[in-house]
Amino acid sequence: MKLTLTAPSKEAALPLTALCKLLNVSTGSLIIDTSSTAPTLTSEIVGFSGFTTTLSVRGYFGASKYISSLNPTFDLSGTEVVNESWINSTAATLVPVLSSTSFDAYRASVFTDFCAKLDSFLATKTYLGGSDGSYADIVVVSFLQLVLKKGGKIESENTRRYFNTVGSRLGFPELKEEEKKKEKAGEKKKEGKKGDAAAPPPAAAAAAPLATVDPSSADYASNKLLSHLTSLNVTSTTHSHTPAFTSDELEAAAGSLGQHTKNLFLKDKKHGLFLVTASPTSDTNTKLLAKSLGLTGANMRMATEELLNTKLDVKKGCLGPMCILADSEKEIKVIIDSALMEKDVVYSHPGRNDWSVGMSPKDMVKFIESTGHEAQVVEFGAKATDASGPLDVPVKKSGKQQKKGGEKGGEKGGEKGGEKKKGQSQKAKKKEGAADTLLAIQFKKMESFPDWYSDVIRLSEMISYYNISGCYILRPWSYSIWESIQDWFNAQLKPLEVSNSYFPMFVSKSRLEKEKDHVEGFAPEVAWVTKSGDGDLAEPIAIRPTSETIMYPAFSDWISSHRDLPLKLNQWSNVVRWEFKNPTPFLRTREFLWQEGHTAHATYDEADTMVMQALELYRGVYEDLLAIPVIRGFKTEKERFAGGHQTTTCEAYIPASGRAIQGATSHNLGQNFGKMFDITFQDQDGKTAIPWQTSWGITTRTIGVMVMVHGDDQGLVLPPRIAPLQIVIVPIASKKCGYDKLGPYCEALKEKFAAQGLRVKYDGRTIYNPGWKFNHWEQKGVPIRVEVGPRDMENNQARVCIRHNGEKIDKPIDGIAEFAKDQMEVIQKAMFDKIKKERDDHLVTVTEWKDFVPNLEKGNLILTPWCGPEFQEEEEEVKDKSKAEALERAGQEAEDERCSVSVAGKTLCIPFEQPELKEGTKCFYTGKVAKCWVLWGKSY
Ligand code: 86X
Repeated sequence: MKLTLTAPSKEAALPLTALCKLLNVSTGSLIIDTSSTAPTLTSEIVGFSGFTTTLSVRGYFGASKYISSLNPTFDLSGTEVVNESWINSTAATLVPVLSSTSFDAYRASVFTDFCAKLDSFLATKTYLGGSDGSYADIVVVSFLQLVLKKGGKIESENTRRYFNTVGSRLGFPELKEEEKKKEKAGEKKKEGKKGDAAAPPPAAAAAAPLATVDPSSADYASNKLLSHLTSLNVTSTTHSHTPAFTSDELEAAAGSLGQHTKNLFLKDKKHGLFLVTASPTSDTNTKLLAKSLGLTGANMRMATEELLNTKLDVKKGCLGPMCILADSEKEIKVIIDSALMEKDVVYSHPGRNDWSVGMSPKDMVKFIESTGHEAQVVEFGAKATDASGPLDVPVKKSGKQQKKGGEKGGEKGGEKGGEKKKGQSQKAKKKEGAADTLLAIQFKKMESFPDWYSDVIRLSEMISYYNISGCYILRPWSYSIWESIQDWFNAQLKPLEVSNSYFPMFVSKSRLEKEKDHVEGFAPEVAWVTKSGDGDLAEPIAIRPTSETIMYPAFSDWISSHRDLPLKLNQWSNVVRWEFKNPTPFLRTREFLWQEGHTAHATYDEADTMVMQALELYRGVYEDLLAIPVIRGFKTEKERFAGGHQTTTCEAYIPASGRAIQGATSHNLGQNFGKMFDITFQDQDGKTAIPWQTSWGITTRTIGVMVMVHGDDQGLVLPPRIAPLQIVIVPIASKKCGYDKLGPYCEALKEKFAAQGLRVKYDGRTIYNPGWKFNHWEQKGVPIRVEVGPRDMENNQARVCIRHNGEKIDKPIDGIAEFAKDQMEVIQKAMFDKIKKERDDHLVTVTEWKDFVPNLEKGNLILTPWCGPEFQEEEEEVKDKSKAEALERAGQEAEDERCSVSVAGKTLCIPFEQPELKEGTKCFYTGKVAKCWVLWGKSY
């Protein structure tokens, strides 16, 4: 739901208003997204004093983003990834602190920890992001201000300086140094030793904060352990990170959080089952444990994976103390390491090893007791050496047992786990790698689609933001997809005898405005160059929004005889359209890349053939390259290109938003432009005639549609045909079998794939661990990952992991490349089929108005009988009425015009494939005799 808020007239000490001032924009209406499930802030922080509405952090974030987009001189683009993680981490840390009425010692310690983290980050930086501040700075400092008001104290030097720097721009009162220094001098000494336990280790403090899981998200809510925790009313924070199977991986993924746990599920024939939660640095020797517990004749062993699954309802690698909730029989005894009890916050997995939940050890015990178990606290003592074994497979086994376990598990996890100790140097390296670990996608596609999209395109390294609104950097990962489309398209143009050429990007005013219909309505979007250096140009020059007016004067020069026809040109270029609606990378940008084809023919039929050939190419780009089904058809009079005669289109559907999107168009221009630009030719009879023209274009929007259609919660999913990389080989090194041994094996494997013409890379980097690489290449959507571990090498095999469906297949090296080659087509087809089915499941037929809006709301594409393509006013009425009805049903007053998408139903096309229209069928809206079926939908 979107809420339109009007900024108050009072401008004193209101951060957002101050921000408006700072940005030199008027405090008009701002859009705050209240649909967000992110932690909430009260209106107090945002400064809309007249409102009692609770605003989301993201809403606040969105508003500041929006304002900054109006004034690019205030550079709030900066390093987005860092920014957003700071915002989320801040919200997750401080919202629980703020939501309680008391500001007790625990909350003070959380705040101190947070400030320490900030402090070390700010040791070398003035802002969290950007050279002049960032969204994160606004939000974080606003939070600090709120905590200060509650009684919190900023004792860290850098944080205080930072608070004053940013705060002064937001209208916050200055935080005085003297007081703080005095307090510090006095208190620090006293608290020195005691305080150390609470403060995170310096290394952890320096690391970037981890993403937090929103407690109101569906994922969180569906987690049984966390919802039980919520019901207990304890303060906790859940962070997401790369999945961790071993202590090393955990250290790399979540080490920055602070005190984590290792968890063992043990079985003793005589004494039964034990769930042990200990500090990773404690010695969990089972003999000593049995002794401490006073068990006689004990022989504790690691419980089997099956027991883990059935008794604790948890997968290997995901165990945590909260899993005890599953033991309704109360047959498992719970043991807690006394070392944990001294900590302020202890982290453990809530049944999944890509999440860690932090709470006080007391609350951990409270949780255990609430399940009807007693938590027995036992002293373990520190471990002699640094073992980095698997997380819930902690018991050292004899050679025999180890093999057994390995066979039983039959999994890569077991293998990794089997490798106990890692050398210091390797550990250090991993940490180094972890420091620049890519963040996980923080949003779920189906919960928070726009945020998900933004995360995916940036974390996959497709897009970087730029400091001019509506303009984005296409990084190699996306540009190379564009190149694939270009290569394919150029090859198709050859047999059609369309030649590439290039025309200037500038157009004079007189030429641009020559064809009135063409420019009408578009004029506000035209960008002009008015100056060179300091001086004004004699005549402003436009930057091409499209090239009809640039190319056709040349057509007029070149065409004089029927022998000059057909003239078929194509151009790959950038164009500029200065949009004012919300920009969306790839979908709606102020500058974009495209191909524009422009042809002139002696006959109407020839032109018509060309239009259909172009449309067929567009179908090919979407369906054959991008694995996205499209519906081809004619645009109605209302929707067609006004400068031409008829427009045909390819329409795609994006299931996640329930919206259609125009994929590409081709126009039969008739003789309109010929007349305006004086293009004539002598026909075979010597008579002067005007040629029949076409124009057609497809843009980098294709890439955005592809991301939206195929991406998933892990990131991008690329169809093999356009994937810049089709296969990535990831070695899983161990102590005995390192990169030196795996390297040559993987290189040879790479050659096999390359020989099949596959685009393959061997990721032999030693600074990143396998988990990091899995995440990285998954986010980038590489269709196949090939894992090679020591056992694979032994068995002359490799593990093939398919990105789009998560399947894992062990394959002998012999024939693996042929298999992969085949898989590329299998995957391509499966991806297309999946989306086709989803699209078709959302295709409905409606014959009465009453069913129209309800189906729009369901995100359906709606086929209706229609009075005819020429009924423009009626079409407009349907649009307006459906919007009004949809808004009313949603209980909203108006929709923001700047918003890029509307709830209105629009005609998409009159599909070429028309179902039978029985005689006497009435138009679903006007009741007139229907002439055709029209496709409607919400659209981008
Ligand atoms: C319409 C028509 C056509 C060649 C295509 O759709 C494919 C490739 N061109 C493009 N169109 C405009 O004519 C236009 C004109 C101006 Cl002045 C403008 F600022 C924006 C425009 N947008 C679209």
